[in-house]
Amino acid sequence: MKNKEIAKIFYEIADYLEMEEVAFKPYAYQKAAIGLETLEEDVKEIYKKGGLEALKKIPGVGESIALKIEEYLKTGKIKYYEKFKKKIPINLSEIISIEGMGPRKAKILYEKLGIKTLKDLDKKAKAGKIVPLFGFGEKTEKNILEGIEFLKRSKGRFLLGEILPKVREIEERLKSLKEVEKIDVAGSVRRMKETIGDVDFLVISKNPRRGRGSPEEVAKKIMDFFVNLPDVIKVWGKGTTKSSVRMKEGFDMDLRVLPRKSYGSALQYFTGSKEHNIALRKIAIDKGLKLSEYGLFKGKGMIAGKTEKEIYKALGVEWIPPEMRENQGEIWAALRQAQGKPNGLPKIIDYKDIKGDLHCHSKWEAGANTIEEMVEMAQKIGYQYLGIAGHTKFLRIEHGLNEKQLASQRKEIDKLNLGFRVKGLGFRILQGAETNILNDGSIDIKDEALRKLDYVIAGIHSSFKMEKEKMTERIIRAIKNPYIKIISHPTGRILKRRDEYQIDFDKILRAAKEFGVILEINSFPERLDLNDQNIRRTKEAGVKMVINTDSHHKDHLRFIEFGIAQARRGWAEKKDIINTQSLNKLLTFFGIMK
Ligand code: DGT
Ligand code: CA
Ligand code: CA
Repeated sequence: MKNKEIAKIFYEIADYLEMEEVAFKPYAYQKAAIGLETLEEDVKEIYKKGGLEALKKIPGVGESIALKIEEYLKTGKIKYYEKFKKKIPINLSEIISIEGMGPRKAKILYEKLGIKTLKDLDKKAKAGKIVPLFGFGEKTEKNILEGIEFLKRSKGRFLLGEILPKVREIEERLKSLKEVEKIDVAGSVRRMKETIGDVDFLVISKNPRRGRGSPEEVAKKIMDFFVNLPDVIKVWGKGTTKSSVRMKEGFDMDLRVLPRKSYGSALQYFTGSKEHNIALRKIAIDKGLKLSEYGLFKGKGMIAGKTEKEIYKALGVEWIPPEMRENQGEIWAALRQAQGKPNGLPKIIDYKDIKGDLHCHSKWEAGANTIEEMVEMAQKIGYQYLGIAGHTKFLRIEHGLNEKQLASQRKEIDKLNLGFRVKGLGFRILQGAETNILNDGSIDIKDEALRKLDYVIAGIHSSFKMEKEKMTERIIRAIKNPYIKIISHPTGRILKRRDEYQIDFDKILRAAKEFGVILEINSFPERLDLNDQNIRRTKEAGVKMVINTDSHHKDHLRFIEFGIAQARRGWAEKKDIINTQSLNKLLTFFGIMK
C-alpha cells in the first residue's frame, strides 16, 4: 500500500515547514498523514475509482494535498518535498526521532555543524560541540546522548502494530495458493509481543496429486511465490524447506514448509519463546523423552507431533496460550492445572470480551472524526458503549476543551443518546474527559465541571522528566482526587522513543487500590502502556484495569486487539478489566444514572 509511504513524506513535509517556521501548514500535513496512515483502503484504489474528488474525501486531505497525492501516484515523487530535501539534505526523521529534538533544532545543527545523520550528531555531542551552540544547554546535550543510546537499544525491532496488518495480508495471499494446505504465523508475532524481530511463517503443503510432481516441486512453487511477493527487496535464502526475505519496510520474514506429521511440534518450537521451550524441554527430559521441532520422541518412536495440544498433553501439562509462553511461571501453572490442583492457569481475557472503549477523541478536540462517526464504528464492532474522553484545556496543541466546551459537548452527547433510546438501541455514549495532571498533581478542570462528567480520566502530558519521588507524588495526588476514575497510559513510555517516567509503581498501585482508581492499558501501538509485566503486577495488587484505544480516528478503534493481547500476556482475566462488563453493569459500577 502506498498509504504509509505518502504519509511518511507528509510527516516530513510538516517537519520541513516547521523548520521554516511556517504557521498552520505543518499541522495540515500532519492531519493528512494521519488520515492516510489510518485508512484501511489502498489510496491507489481510491484514486483509481474516484480520482481527485475521492482523494479529497480522505480525512485531512484538501485540494492542494490531494494534488500532491495524485502527483506521487503518477510519478513516484512529490516536487514540493524534493525541493525541501535539496535545500536541507539531512536524514530528518532519524534526527528528530531523538527525544527533545525538533525540526528547528535539526536545522541549526545542520547549518552550524553540518550534522546530517544520527551518526554525525552522536560524534559532535560526544565531542562537546553542542553545548556552545546557540540555544543548546548541557541538558540538551545529555538528552541527545541518552536519546541516541535509547534508539540503539530498540533498533532492529518493529512495533507489533506496524507489522501485524502486513503479516495478515501476506498470510491471506499464501493461504490462497492451491499448494498451501495450512499456514500459521509463529514466533513473537503469535505471542503478540509488543515489538517484533522477524516474522516466522509455517506451512504444510498439499500432497501432490498423482503424476503432478513431487513434494519438493510443490514446496518450490510456494517458495517461488514467497520470494516474489511484492515489497520483497532482498532474498536472504531460498530452499525447499526454508526461505528468508527482507521486506521494503525493513523487517525480515522466514517461511518454512513442514511435513504434516510434525507440524504441531514445529509450531510449538517456532512459537517460542526460547526460554519457554528450554523449560518445556526439561520436562520432557525428566520424563525420559526428547522434544524438538520434529516431534516428541521416546527412544526412536514418535509419541506426539501432529498438533500442539497433543504435545503439551503428552508432557502432562495443559495447553498454554501463546501470549503466555515467556517462562514466567506458566509451565508450572499448566502442570498444576493438568493435575487438577489450585493455582492453575488463569482463564485469561478473550479477544471478544471487550464491550466498549472508554478513551476516544473526537473532532471536538484532537480527533479526526465526529462523535457520530466514532459511534458508528463502535456499533459496527459490536460495542454496547463508547466513552468520549477529549483532551482538556491545558493541552492547547490538541485543542483541549474548557469547562464551557465540555458542557456543550454534553448536550450533543445527550441528544445522540436520546436518539438511541427512541430507536430502542441498547447503546450509550458516555462523556468522560482526559484531563491533565499538572506538575503539582492538580487537575486542569474545575471540580464543578468534573462532577458533571460520567467519569474522568487523568493523564500526564507534560514535564515527563520529573524526579522519581516528585513524579510518584504527582500521580498519587491525582489518584486521591475523588473525581478521577482512570489514570491513562500510567507509565508514559513511547516505544522506540521515550522511556517510562521515573515512578515508584508499587506505591502507585497501593494508592490505586486504596482509592479504587483504575489503571489504563492503552492499546495504541506505540504505547501499550501498561505493558505486560506491569499488567501482571497490577492484577496481583488487586487493582482493576481498563483496555482503551486512545483513538484519534475511527479506524484506531481496531487497535483494541493490541491492548487485549498485552492483557493476555500479563495474565489478566475478564474480571480484572472493567470494560468487559455489559453496559448496565458498567453504569452501576460508575454510579451513572441508567
Ligand atoms: P523475535 O523474532 O526476536 O521477535 O522473537 P522470536 O521469538 O520470534 O524469535 P526467533 O524468530 O529468533 O525464533 C522463533 C522461535 O524459534 C523462538 O521463539 C523459539 C525458537 N528458537 C529459536 N532459536 C532457538 C534456540 O536456540 N533454542 C530453542 N529452544 N528455541 C529456539
Ligand atoms: Ca521471530
Ligand atoms: Ca525467525
